[in-house]
Amino acid sequence: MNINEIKDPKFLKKLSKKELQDLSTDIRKFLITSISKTGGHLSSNLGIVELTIAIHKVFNSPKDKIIFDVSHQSYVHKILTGRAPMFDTLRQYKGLSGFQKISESKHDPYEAGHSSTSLSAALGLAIGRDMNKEKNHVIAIIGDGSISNGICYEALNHIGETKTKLIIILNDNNMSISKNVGALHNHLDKIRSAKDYRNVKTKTKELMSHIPILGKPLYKGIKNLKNNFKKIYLKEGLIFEELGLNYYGPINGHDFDELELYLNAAKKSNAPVIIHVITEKGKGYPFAENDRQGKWHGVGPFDKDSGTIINNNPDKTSWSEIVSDSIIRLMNKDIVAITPAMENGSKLTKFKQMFPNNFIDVGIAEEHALILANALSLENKIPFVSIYSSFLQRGYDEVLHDIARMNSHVIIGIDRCGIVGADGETHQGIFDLTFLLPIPNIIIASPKDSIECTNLIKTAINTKSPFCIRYSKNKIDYKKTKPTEIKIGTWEQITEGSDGTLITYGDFVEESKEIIKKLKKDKINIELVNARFLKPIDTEYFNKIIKKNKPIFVYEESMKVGSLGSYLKTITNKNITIFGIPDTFVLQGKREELLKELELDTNSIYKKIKNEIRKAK
Ligand SMILES: Cc1ncc(C[n+]2csc(CCOP(=O)(O)OP(=O)(O)O)c2C)c(N)n1
Repeated sequence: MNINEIKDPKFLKKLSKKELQDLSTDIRKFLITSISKTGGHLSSNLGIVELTIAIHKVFNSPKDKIIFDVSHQSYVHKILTGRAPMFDTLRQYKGLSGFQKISESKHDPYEAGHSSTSLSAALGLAIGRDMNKEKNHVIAIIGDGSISNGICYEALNHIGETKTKLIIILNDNNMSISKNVGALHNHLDKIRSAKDYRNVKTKTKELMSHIPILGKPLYKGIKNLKNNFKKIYLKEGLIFEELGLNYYGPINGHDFDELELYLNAAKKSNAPVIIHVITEKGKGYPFAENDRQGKWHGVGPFDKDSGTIINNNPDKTSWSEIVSDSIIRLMNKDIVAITPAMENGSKLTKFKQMFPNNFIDVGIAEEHALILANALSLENKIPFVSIYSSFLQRGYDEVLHDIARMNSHVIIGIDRCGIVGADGETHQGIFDLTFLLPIPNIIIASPKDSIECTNLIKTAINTKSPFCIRYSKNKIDYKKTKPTEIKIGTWEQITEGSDGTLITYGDFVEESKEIIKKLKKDKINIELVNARFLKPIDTEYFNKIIKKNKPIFVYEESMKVGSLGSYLKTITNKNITIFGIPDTFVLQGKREELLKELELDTNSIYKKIKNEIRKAK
């Protein structure tokens, strides 16, 4: 069928099983072709095709509210709700979002991007529904990776007590981005691989042939089947039942008969239900099916026939790679690398292979990762927590209350700082400086290049304080020299200049050289400063800059409020011009496009500095 012609999911109600299967094949082809051009979350969406179709067949969106956790796997939902024609703009500037968006469709009742919010959101929508005396269903679809996060236990704890009617669909593909971890995962694994799962499937088929498709007998039949499964095959209790939910499953998430049967039964239940659905991540695209690293979870454009991911910048290296390689170069027996489920994105696989006993993947558990690191440091270990800037938002209190307050020797590698591009507003790394700068004891550094990065990591290893090293998603040249420590709180002059000073850090140091060159052609000489330490700052150097009595500019890929510039303003009454991100959420797009929109591209900064200097002269 022509996927682009789908307007809304109503058409699914009339489709036969064969037609549903054909539709799944067509949607998979569409996803592979489309994502190969734009990039996007491929594997998770390929795995959830039948499940999403079945949900839309059984329920009535938008009256029934369907929430996808993280919502990186909501592409099939987007297709079924009439958004296929926009897929060539997926994750691009002003294009279709890669996540659910309330403004995009009446079929998107909630928004996310960060994981594990769907159960709390579903309960909120369900309690609100009951207060409004409405009758709609609320369905949350959550992956086995995301359900391991602490927020979900807060929500389950509450759901189990209120017994509010809602449906949780646990999409268990045995994978987070890479292989899932943890005791809950092991519990699900046991259920999934119970040798009798096949037996349950046969029984499901049997059940279907004996009972009418709707009504009480169906619900009863399922309950019996579930109880039998539990009694006979599992020695311990099912965790969700112990928490007060009705558990159905495990069921085959690629089989329409099973899916419809259990979804219809859940519809009949007046209590909270969790349906455990087994799916295969990457299904239908062999390269993604066989991926255990998470390479095909979120992917850039690729050649769909050969499975070759296009690398536009083969000579450059990602900051994540440089950081993890530097840790390997500087490795000692006490260093412990910790990741909250981002082994692949943080480029820690090589470290894990080389030092398996010094590597910990805690799953999607940012808060836990940070407290764990803090306690490890109390045992004289040197934890290195690699965490994306936007996910560090989850760990704020742990950085403040635990790590900084106890002044512990924890190194936090803050990855994906600045504009991250296609993931958009939930993932922009533009807030960390604002929330970290006021915290006492903490050292915050942003290297300008790979050599400075390795040197800062060496400094961090040898400094018994909380030490944050910030770096972006960009790729740069990887140069190696013998690592040497950098004196804490020192800045570096990059160019001399008597007409004014431009203070910047991170990738903007290199990019600002172009601004300085252009200004020079206009006979404006600006001193360029690499403020590699954002805290503590180089007070001596900054005082010299103040004494020059010339315009001072601070150029940052960070929120203006709480930026380095605003911090500097608190210690001088001199006029400082801050070029930073205004009070707005930055949407999706390429970094260059977004910097231009924010007037933070080098050309805009060049023009602004030129104007200011001319005014000052
Ligand atoms: C708070 C937070 N941490 C990390 C991530 C990065 N992330 C996005 S999807 C994902 C894995 C989700 O796994 P699962 O829930 O099993 O879904 P699947 O993709 O396997 O369907 C992770 C770690 C995130 N979005 N939010």
